[in-house]
Amino acid sequence: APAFGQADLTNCERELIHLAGAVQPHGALLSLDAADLHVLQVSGNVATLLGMAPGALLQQPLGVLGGDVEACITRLRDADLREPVALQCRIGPDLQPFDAALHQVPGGPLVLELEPSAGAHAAVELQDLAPDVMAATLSAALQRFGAAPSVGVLADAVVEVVRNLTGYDRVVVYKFDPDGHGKVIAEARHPRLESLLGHHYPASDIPQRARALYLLNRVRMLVDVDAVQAPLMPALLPGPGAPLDMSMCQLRSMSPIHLQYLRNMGVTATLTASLVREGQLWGLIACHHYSPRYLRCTVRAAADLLAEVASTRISAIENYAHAQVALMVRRLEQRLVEATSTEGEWRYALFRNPRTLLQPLEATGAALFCEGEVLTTGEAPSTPELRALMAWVQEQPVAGDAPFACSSVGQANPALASLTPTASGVLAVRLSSRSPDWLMWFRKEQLQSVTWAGDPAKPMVASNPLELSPRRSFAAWSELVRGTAVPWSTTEVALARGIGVALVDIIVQVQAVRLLIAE
Ligand code: BLA
Repeated sequence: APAFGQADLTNCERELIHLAGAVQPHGALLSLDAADLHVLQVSGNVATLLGMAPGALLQQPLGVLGGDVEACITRLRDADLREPVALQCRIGPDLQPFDAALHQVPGGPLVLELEPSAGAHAAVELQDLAPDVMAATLSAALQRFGAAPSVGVLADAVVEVVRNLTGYDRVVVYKFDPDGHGKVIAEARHPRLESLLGHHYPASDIPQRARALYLLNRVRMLVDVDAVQAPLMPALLPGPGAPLDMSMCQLRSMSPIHLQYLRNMGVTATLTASLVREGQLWGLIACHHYSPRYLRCTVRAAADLLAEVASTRISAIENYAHAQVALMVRRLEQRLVEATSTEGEWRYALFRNPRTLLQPLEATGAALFCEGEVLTTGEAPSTPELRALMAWVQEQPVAGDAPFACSSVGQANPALASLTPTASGVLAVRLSSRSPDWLMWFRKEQLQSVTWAGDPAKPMVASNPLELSPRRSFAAWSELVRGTAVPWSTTEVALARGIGVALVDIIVQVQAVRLLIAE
């Protein structure tokens, strides 16, 4: 894997971003021996921020910093330090106040990060809030999040609240699909900025390694994309001779490829918070500013709390939605049973109300193949196309009675390319082992329903980081998903199977009744 800063666009997926070996210059970092607190490593900016040169600190007891820093840390001896613990301390003969954070690398050194408290950031816009304002803002926000009935309403509340709290020029909620591609689903922005709402970006814009890191370290702040980074000295920790694992560091320098991306889009400062659902990265709250911007640790902690509460609310809303869908399917089954007993015909009952058939699976169309007949609803291919599709689906191997699911029919079988607009995606359940009876749901190509950034007919795919931009990302995403539908989730496949099983039951009953009548 490429070392930090050595990645290019061919291998950036594997860049070792947690071994950045440098901090952003608005704070100083000290690695400390966990046993006796002597200084193992310092960032190159300690002279500027702490008033002591690296040589005067390295290999010295922490006490040489003066003030109460050593006492503060000793007090945390028994604390859980896997995640950074915030503390206030004073340093030097004039007792300068610092916002500090302490954590321990598992099996490794303690890491002390020090940021001068308010007032030391002359060149940078600073966001700080009085405790009573903060408390009022947070409690209003928590109430609002808790009352949000849908992910859309919640995301709109999140961007508004976070923008008010942090003052960034733009705040978006970015949601990942099952393939890891992202979409901007909510936005609050300075009125002069162009909107990014509805834009899509490819999964490759945020490497897997970064996503894994963002599950551990939930809030990242970049103060100034052009600031000169302060390298750790020495580069390798004495003893193990290994670079410091900076996964949990708040001051970690960000990947140069990502910084170039931000510069290309004119962004100077960012704050990003993870939205996590059931241990997976569901999305991000991403803030952009067009000049350097620094949030005090208290404001960052508030953003962390808001992201946490939003994450919890997302889980609740999505779990509820899943339960509703299961309920809809049960109602559909009931209606079919009723229709069969009163009218003797389940097929028309199934297609009478398209919403009940399409909505649970977020399908754009459906077709039933039964006893040589084809019934359709929603947007569906023509009957000859459907017969060709059925012949192909019939040949596809599936395990047992599992449904057949495909999100790119035209790519899987170029002879079916004409189906792409209406049925890029197909989810099919077999209704009989003896005759070719099938129920199929369709999804149209996802490009048919996107908001475009720029001219979609002019794809631009960069090979050079200097050309990275959201515009390029959007084009790259559209190339990737051309001819595909939004993939069917495992929940949807399971639902389709449930509906199929219910239908087979009903069909068997109807046949039994027919046989009885015939006798
Ligand atoms: C990280 N890329 C990121 C992050 C975002 C994006 C949101 C997370 C940053 C953070 O948490 O602080 C992508 N940002 C976007 C997009 C928009 C945006 C799409 O504002 C649109 C408006 N990036 C690339 C490519 C590579 C790449 C092609 O575009 C490499 C193949 C790398 N992105 C990359 C890396 C990181 C990243 C290495 C990690 C940065 C870090 O945490 O050090």
